[in-house]
Amino acid sequence: GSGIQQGLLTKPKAKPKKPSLYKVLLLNDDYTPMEFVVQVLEQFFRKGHEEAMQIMLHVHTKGVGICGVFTYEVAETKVTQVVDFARKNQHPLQCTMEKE
Ligand code: TYC
Repeated sequence: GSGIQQGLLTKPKAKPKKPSLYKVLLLNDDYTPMEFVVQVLEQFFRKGHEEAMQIMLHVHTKGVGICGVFTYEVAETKVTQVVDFARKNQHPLQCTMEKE
């Protein structure tokens, strides 16, 4: 039966749901220096220099690339941190998130 004794109308075997995941994306532009994008990937996404270079070049070539996959709150925080850091350095770098 329902979990009346628990004070909640939950299904008996209701499992805790896995949180939805969100991709954090970097977008290409013509002005942000390549080294700055690499620095962002190293500092905010904990990428090594080689992987940071690969992701940056992917974004530069294809227009968009994935920095990482996170829960909603973490993804939102990363996007805010990257956009703030870019604006402080007067670069137009765009960072966004989308549901996986
Ligand atoms: N296209 C930029 C340049 O040529 C480099 C760049 C790469 C910018 C990735 C943004 O997300 C980006 N300087």
